[in-house]
Amino acid sequence: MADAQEVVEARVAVLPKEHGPIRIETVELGNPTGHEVLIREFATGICHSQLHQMHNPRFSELVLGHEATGEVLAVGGEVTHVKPGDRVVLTFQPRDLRTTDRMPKVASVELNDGSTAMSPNIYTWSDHTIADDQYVIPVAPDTPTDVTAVVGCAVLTGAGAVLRAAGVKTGNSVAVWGVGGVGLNAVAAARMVGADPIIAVDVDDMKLELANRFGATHLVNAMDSNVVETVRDLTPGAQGGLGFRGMPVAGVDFAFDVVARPETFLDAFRATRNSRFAVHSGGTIVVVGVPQAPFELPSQELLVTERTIVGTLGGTAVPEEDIPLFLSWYQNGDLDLDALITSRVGFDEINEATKMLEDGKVLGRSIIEF
Ligand code: COD
Ligand code: ZN
Repeated sequence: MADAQEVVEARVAVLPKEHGPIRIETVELGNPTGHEVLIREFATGICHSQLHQMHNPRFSELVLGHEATGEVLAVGGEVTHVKPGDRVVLTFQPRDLRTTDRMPKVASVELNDGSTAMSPNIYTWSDHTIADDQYVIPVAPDTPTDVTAVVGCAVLTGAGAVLRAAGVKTGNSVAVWGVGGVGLNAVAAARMVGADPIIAVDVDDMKLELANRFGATHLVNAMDSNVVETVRDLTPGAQGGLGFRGMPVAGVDFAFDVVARPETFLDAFRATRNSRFAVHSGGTIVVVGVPQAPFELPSQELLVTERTIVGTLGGTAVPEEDIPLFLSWYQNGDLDLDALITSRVGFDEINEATKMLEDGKVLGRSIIEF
């Protein structure tokens, strides 16, 4: 445990401002002040949205990573919900802004050349970090230190989308586009609430097999079938139900687009149930991935099918409530985080690990262990 005067040396992954590999720099982290929490990390996850950050233009050097498990070393004077020695999960989603007006601080790290590397929320690709207390969730002292590193993003975003953003209920039909680190957790949450069927859509048969283990009832490879027809065939509406212009009612109640490319959005949109006048509305498309290009929206279809399009950031989760819930799923054997973690790397392999994710070679989620 650091005492109040100690300076902690941290190894931090830094993404240069210009294109180039990530480098690991050793920096000094001062004492946490105000709402800051100093944390020693056990493990952190590697999320696809970091690849987006690596490809997009940036205005400063960046510090990356937004899910981890760690131990509190020291806290600033305003921190009341955790103390040194506590085991914690780090997330990028504020733990509960419904109960405070204080916005969490942007994270920054002073680098050795005098420049500042930034993150809009937290940075966890580092063996130590300083985070705003809004991103720090206390967990039980015996919480495993490795696989729980992905609860702060992969689980929160995927399962949150199903529970919070969509509010899927027992018996609802669900399809998930993209069953990677995030999508698998959408599948698992859909199973937890009793959705049926749960259709996994991906371009990789091995990922589909894994989705089956997480609760998918049907597996659709988008490369070798007409996804829209396949999903609609699997989810016919009630006998004889016809919608506008005699179009048979069919399609899922909820389609989760965890890829968010124009083509996946369009497929998810069209595979969602069409409405039947005032008898029932159309289904809901939930955009979970961050679109890297604008979608084309068939606006007339939107109108006549009476579908709903919902966006969600981080599953619209409330980490303070949802992280304990998701950890309880893990502890009860309902969420197989051990199967979700399909690769473990050391910190110095960070560039190789991001390349593996880019190349589609990570089946579930990879973690860095410190
Ligand atoms: N059709 C179906 N599946 C596809 C297609 C396609 N055309 N292309 C790729 N896929 C599959 C891949 O085979 C893979 O299984 C999956 O999509 C993507 O999985 P991962 O593991 O590479 O990616 P994730 O799960 O880590 O992240 C996916 C997101 C889309 C959520 C992420 O990239 C993103 O956009 N995140 C931002 C959203 C958000 O809320 N961010 C907050 C923190 S992530
Ligand atoms: Zn993420």
